[in-house]
Formats: sequence, structure tokens, C-alpha cells
Amino acid sequence: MLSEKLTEVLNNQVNAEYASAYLYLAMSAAADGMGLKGTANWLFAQAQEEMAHGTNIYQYILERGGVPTFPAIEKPQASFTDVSEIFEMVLAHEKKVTKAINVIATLAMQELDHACYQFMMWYVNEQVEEEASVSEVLDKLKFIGDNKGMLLALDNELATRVFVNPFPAK
Ligand code: OFO
Repeated sequence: MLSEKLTEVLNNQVNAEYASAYLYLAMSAAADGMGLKGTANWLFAQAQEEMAHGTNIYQYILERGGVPTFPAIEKPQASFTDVSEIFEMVLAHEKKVTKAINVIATLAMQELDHACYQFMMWYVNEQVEEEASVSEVLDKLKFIGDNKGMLLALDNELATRVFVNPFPAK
């Protein structure tokens, strides 16, 4: 059974994953409004991933005898100047999430809850991948600068992202 403290931080993380999904949906809508359908697609897929991450933690809480608490989800920022601002915010946001994930993993380690620690390792690795893929997009955006043709080429690349649920139904 999960400790009270681990139950609390995992519940907060469910909330954080859904808040991330909400933020990325708002960003996706903004990108759509800028005419960047591929970027909107990439952010929409990201939002779907975050919901899957949150749902998986919710299911884990139940599996370990904890009680889900459903804290309110924060309203996200809805307007953005340009696509660079969006991806800079995505990276800053992911770095914040990485810190929260590490705090939970550290707590699980301190409590000698090996099962929870192992559960959190998936998230630790996922954050490494996410920070790397967002940094890659940001690097490209810096290279592109004001070149609209290259921005459209990047948008076409981002249009190819497809959401794959990392946690297929058990
Ligand atoms: Fe949930 O993966 Fe990033 O935030």
C-alpha cells in the first residue's frame, strides 16, 4: 500500500499531467489560429500523451490501495506571440515536470518503496526524451529565424507526429 505522502504527491502529479495536457491543448489551438496545422497536430499529440501519463498514475494509485483526490486543474495561458514562444514555454514546463517527477522518485527511494520507485523510472526516462525532442524543435526554430518557407517545412514535419498510447489497456 502507498504511504500517505506518496499518495499525495502522486495525486498532485495526476493533476500536473492533466494541467500539462490543458496547456498543450491551449497551445495547439493557438498554433491552429496561426495557420500552423502541423504544429497544432504535434501539440495535440503531446496533450494526448500527457492525459495518458496522468491516467496511468491514477490507475497506479488505485492499484496500490490509494485514494484519488482530483485537485482542480489550473486554467492555462491561452494566447502566445509566436511558435518560438510556445516551444520555449513547453521546454520550461517540461523542466518543471522533470523536477516534480524526480521528487516523487526520491521520496519512493527514501521510503524503500521499490515498486513505486520502479514505476517512477518510466517517467524519469520519458522526461529525458521529452526535453530532448522539444530542444530539437527549438534548435530548428532558432536556425529558421524569420524564414517563413523553412517554418512551413518544419510545420510539415510536425504534422507527421502520431499519438501512440504508451500504456495500452491491461
Ligand atoms: Fe507527462 O510527460 Fe512531460 O510532462
